[in-house]
Amino acid sequence: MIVGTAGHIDHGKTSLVKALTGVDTDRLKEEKARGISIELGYAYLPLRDGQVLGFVDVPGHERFVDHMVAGATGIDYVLVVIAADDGPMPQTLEHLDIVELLGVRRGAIAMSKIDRVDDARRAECRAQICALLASTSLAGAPMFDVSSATGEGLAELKEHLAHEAAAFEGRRSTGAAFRLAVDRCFTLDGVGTVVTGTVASGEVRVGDEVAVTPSGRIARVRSLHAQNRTSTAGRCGERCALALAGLAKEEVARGEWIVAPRLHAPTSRFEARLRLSARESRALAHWSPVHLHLGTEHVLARVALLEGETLPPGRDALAQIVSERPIGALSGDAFVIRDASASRTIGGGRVIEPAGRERHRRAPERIEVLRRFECEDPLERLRRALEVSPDGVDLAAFAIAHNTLIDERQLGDAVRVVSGSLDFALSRSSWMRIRERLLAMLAEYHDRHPDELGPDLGRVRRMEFPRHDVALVEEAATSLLGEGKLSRNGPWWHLPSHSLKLTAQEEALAQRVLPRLEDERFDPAWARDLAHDLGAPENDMRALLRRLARRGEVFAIVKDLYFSRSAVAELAEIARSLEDECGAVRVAEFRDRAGIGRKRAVQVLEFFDRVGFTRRARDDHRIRADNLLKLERKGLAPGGAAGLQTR
Ligand SMILES: Nc1nc2c(ncn2[C@@H]2O[C@H](COP(=O)(O)OP(=O)(O)OP(=O)(O)O)[C@@H](O)[C@H]2O)c(=O)[nH]1
Ligand SMILES: [Mg+2]
Repeated sequence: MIVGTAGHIDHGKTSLVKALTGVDTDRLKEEKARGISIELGYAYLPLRDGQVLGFVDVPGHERFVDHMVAGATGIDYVLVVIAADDGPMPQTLEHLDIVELLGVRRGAIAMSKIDRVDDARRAECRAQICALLASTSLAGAPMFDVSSATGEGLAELKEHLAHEAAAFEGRRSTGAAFRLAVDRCFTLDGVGTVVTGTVASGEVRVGDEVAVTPSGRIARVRSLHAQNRTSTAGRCGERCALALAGLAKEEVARGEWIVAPRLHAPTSRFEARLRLSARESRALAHWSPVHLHLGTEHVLARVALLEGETLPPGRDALAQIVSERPIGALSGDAFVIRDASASRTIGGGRVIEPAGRERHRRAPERIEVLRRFECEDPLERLRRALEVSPDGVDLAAFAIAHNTLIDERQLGDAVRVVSGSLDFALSRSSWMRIRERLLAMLAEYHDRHPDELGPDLGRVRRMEFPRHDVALVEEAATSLLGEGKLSRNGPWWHLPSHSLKLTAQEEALAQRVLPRLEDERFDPAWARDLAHDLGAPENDMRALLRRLARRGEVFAIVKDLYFSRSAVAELAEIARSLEDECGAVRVAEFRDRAGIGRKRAVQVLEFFDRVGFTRRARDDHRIRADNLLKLERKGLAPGGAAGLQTR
């Protein structure tokens, strides 16, 4: 269990920690000279049952509230120190606000410097404290009269803390990966760069690879201390010091997070429920500048209110916090905001969605999603998210945002689409709606373009599903294909009822043209020569070839020069193997491999660019990762391995 102090300057926090643990946490020269705490102090108290109690001592000075917030992040229990002579003072109130906003619900009060007051003042101060706490989550918390000077009350306080530690169940951290907010970093001779902080989730072991968020630097845990003792692992809730190999001291700072690499996802806008302190005299306006404190980070930010133009004191609302630079934040993280001049704490809340929306952030359906997201259990959140997200839920992003892992069983009857780095899920009903939309869209398309076989999937997506990933459209189309509700010819998709019918006469001519183009492979005859050789009028031949091209049976490499489908598939395979071998497709190698002339090679590659199979990159051509050109050599079933497939 980690105990954090809180309270006004000079009320005896550091003295009390020293009296309890024997450790003087004011170690800086400046702290000694000024007689105040500036940095966070750390001390440990081994207990009889073998546990180690950790203490984080915070400064009370109003200028160091940012250190206080950093220290209070990651504590389990707060020890509010209030001097009996002074009674509650401004930072007593502010620190109480902060621990409340950070979600620390357990704690005790130490009424300090008891040796300086008489019994009447004791009683008076006690009454003041009770009145102050009445409206907070610490109402009814135990109160101890203590003096670090005479030792009065220390044994009782120590006993109480030991009792609380024994009853403390530890933090829940199921399936969660490692995270730690850095509160100090320094170098040690013979050890190298060391960072310290409280493990916010998961576990870290010696030898683990970790990432620094937001910088993205990677390091390895060379050795570690947990609760001040050498250890092979640091667990959720323990204070740890990690020696990091591969990282210079300048490459990490307080405010950054050390995380399991899969959790590295810096953000500069997150959505949250924000509460404005009841002590504020005025409402908070949209786009107010604030100081944001999250984890041990402190950064300037703006508050975009998502519901209404202002937020009255004592109320809460959904908001997007836009920070000046990227930070590490995950769903559920508590944060505090202070006013623009950093003179007082004005509110705080919890992160709902770390990857905030850049556009349409106030859209009603977005607000609905955020409202639904406000529950503790990640699985329940996922279920609700699926319910209200017709476009599906990005599972990869969800798993990071909620620091969890999702397995198939948790998805119920939802449909999961995995393609490349993409991993998302849709509710069964959203899935069915997408399929219906696809069929309806094609019916309309056929009506409007009776002469065309149908669109390719890229076109389908652009026309009907601009916000969806193409992999989803593909998955929907493929499932409909499997059920016979959709047909495909080459790259073109159409309803089975729709086909480009040839007249009997055209059909007869096609039966003579197609085998010939097949035979002539990479060197087919021009349209005019075909007409001449087969004794057909030139215009008829051109019209037939155009229709065959729409049906995906031949391809016009240049005007009036048509290659058979299998020839194009073969050329595409050549391009693919050149890209695999050389990283790009160059004219010279392509020409040699295909055994065609240079000019024709250029024309074929330009054709590939045109249909979106490749793209031009200076003098080379690269195969588009998202290419949708699907070709099979004749005789192979759709999706056959010899065809040209989307990667
Ligand atoms: N008589 C008396 N003096 C005390 C007691 N506790 C602290 N002091 C004195 O009060 C002064 C401030 O004590 P600190 O422990 O440094 O106070 P603090 O709350 O840590 O101050 P900051 O960290 O700067 O906010 C010191 O001069 C202490 O010697 C006490 O119980 N009795
Ligand atoms: Mg102090």
